[in-house]
Amino acid sequence: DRLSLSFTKRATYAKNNMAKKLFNVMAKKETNLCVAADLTEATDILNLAEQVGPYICCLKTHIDILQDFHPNFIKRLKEIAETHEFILMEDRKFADIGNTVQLQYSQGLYQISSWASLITVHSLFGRSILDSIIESNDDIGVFLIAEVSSSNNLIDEKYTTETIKLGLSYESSIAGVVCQNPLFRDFPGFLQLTPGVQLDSTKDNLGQQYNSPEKVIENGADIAVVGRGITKSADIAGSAEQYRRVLWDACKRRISE
Ligand code: 5FU
Repeated sequence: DRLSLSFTKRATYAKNNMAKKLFNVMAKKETNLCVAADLTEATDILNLAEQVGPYICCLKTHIDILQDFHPNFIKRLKEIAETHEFILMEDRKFADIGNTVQLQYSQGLYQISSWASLITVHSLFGRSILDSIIESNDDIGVFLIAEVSSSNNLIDEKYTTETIKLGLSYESSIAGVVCQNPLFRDFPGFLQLTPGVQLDSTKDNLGQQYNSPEKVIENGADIAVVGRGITKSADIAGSAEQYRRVLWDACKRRISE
């Protein structure tokens, strides 16, 4: 069962290079925390990254919400990621035919393939979406979306099961799965990324549903995504440190080897 294994051990099971890297960063920095940098100004994201940097394994962006995107922003973000040893994930949730996804992934204003080490992809379009991404860049870690945190979403059990199967047939490119439950306990090389995490709230007013850090770790999360729980806090660094500690303490309790 992956839940009882240390991240150092799980790194040795990972077939994807970015997953290996992520496991090792998590073990070294003792953190399961990914911050969702959902801010619309470049300087705000850079400030956030500097403040939360010491406490996170991963920074997750929605690059298309920036009002003032410039390639220099990416350059600076990569420097901060290097200094604090965290990994950049673009939560683009690709979902289209292979040709369009290739263009969205590597062309346009954001040139995602040139800087994001990790990306999220919907399994909806099947194998061709993964083939198209790998053809553009084979040094990528993909997180496949098997479940979402939004209330009344349309994903059913079959979709979730088939998503895991799809992931297992692309082991060298898949870093893990975005989900809410421990769906792949037998595959220690994959990471479970779980969004919808907050200490002070159970939902927002647009369908988001939150669980506590302890609860998501209990539900199999290896990495918990926290956005507004940290970004809206008066003390960003203090809050990131608190989430890191609560998550890591909960995680230590489930690891036995
Ligand atoms: F795949 C998913 C999902 O199921 N739920 C999510 O909330 C992704 N997310 C992302 O996590 C979402 O797009 C936000 O970037 C982040 C959660 O932010 P919050 O402020 O903690 O609600």
